[in-house]
Amino acid sequence: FRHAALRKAEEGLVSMCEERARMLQDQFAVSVNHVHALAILVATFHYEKRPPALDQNTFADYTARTSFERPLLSGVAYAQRVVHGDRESFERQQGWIIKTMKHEPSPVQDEYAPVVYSQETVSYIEGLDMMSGEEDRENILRSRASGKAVLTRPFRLMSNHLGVVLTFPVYHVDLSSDAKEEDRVAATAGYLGGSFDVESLVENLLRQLAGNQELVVNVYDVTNSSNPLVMYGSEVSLGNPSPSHICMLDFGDPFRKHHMVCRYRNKP
Ligand code: WA2
Repeated sequence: FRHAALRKAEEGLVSMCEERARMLQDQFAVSVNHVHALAILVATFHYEKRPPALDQNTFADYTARTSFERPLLSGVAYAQRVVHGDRESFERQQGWIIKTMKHEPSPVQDEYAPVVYSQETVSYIEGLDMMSGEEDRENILRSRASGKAVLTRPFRLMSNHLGVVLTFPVYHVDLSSDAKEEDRVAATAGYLGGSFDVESLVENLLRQLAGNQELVVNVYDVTNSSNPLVMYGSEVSLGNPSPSHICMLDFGDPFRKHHMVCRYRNKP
């Protein structure tokens, strides 16, 4: 009897964990796809039309009305690449000065990535140089060099929730898929990105599933396998841990590795 009950509990753990991992990965993937489409929207209407056929009001309206397409993102924004030589004319034209993510006037830098369009849910990043934050800066540099979507490691977003940032590069010209890194950097117009508010939005997602009460779910960034970083959930105490099941997760950035760990709240 005991063996049969244990095996049943184990099977339940495996299937509930796989269900959650699949759901999270799918909702992540559709959100990434929609941000990709927004990057193309900016390229099409801001850069391929003279004068640009996009402004903050249009961007805010469109992103609010399509937010259902990005279930795990708390907001999206477009940061424009501004090299130092263009800073003065950029600020004069915008009517505001570039600030750091600590809300101070930006010191002199080689280049900046001030947010010019934002979804209203993240309007607090408007005008901020996203290169002034370590995680955002690394994302910006990695995305424009590769031409692909990239993710940060988990960190405290400006909302104060634990999450990750997704970044797509936007280029002035159509680049071939095998374009050289230096050509990509030279052609960079800006960065379309969004914040995955993992802490609150994944909580919402999991709460809707049967078995939520009995299960403890953690998601880790295991890019550096000897230093796993918590992306979702609280660190479980190591004293006599109950059996766990691990599911691999693919969030679409080959540079990063993630997995989900599930266990029963009370030992079965
Ligand atoms: N967006 C929202 N909250 C944040 C954040 C962010 N980055 N960084 C820290 N808290 C416009 O990659 C370009 C969005 C950055 C994109």
